[in-house]
Amino acid sequence: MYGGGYIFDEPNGKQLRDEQLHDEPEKLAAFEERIAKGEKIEPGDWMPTEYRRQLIRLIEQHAHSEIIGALPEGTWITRAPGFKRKLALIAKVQDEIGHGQLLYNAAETLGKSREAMINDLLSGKSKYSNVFNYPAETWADVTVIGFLIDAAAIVNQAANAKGSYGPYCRALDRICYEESFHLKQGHDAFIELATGTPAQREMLQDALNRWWQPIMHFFGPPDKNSQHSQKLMEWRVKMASNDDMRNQFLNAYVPKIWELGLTLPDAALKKNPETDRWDYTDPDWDEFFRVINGGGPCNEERLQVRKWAEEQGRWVRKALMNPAEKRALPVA
Ligand code: BYC
Repeated sequence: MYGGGYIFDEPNGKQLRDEQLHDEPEKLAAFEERIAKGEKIEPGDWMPTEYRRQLIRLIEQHAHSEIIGALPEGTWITRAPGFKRKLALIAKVQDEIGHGQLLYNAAETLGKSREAMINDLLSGKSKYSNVFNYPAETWADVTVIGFLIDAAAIVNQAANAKGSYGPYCRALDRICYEESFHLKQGHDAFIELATGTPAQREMLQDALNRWWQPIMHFFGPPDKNSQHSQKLMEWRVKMASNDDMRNQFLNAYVPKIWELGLTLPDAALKKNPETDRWDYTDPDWDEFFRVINGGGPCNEERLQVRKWAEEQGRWVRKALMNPAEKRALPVA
């Protein structure tokens, strides 16, 4: 449908038909030397199988997060309060979909087709960010997403944009420019509610209370339980550990929340002067794993919407891929 001949598309993991995928020790040493020097790895360069596999997993998950992530906010376009908020939200949602496209392109350079990635999303095989499996019940939820989830994403993306794989880094650079605008509009809406009527403040506080745990989960499990961090950091794909990114986020954003007189639902949250890091109550990691494995409150709904979109858009993709058949297709 989107093209074929990708080395990672064959079923049952039998992808190793390309000679390049055999990890010869001299090649591996030369590759690791390039990484150590801070060089960018480009699509045509030799790379270890596991590096390729890990990048596909991570970039694909990121791409899915962008397109699924557009859904909670997208449902608020018709209800955004006022013309300016509506315009900003439309632009933001379009940007998020654009980010998904950039990231699918980056992942395709590693040998997995977009069709295979979409199929893996729809079948539930691929993951996407935990935070998008919760409902956006009120305008304050959209505000918290626009401010704090975009802020969390920027912490992650600005760090990894300095990583080793050229196409992913270039996509992240571009995404970060747009996310900075998202963050500004989220912050502006956040301040408006925080300094608004008692009902607006209450709505914002309620949204913060509900979103805090998913946001703490956003950076992934604690370093001691992170399966992939060590190798990804050695290969400079991940430029900071999960706990370091979480700490960086707390450092930058908790003071901004507190200075507005709002609270966070964790009595243990404080900056520890001895460690110069934030102390917090460990969020419920059972809940995290339940949500990322399909058991969150909105997982089913999110995938249903994407399945519907995939089905409805089939004729468009067909027309684009086979222009000669255009006349035979229905006029929508
Ligand atoms: N959600 O070994 P670990 C946006 C999984 S969208 C789900 O630490 P890793 C926006 C992980 O995949 C941008 N799953 O993993 C859009 C692994 O499972 P598998 C979102 C998670 O990869 C619209 C297992 O847990 N950003 O900004 O070293 C509107 C063990 O974890 C999560 C990205 O997607 C999670 N939060 O590090 C508004 C960033 N955390 O694959 C805003 C790209 C962990 O072995 N991703 N898992 O089955 C990353 O940078 C890394 O994947 C993570 C995790 C730092 C998240």
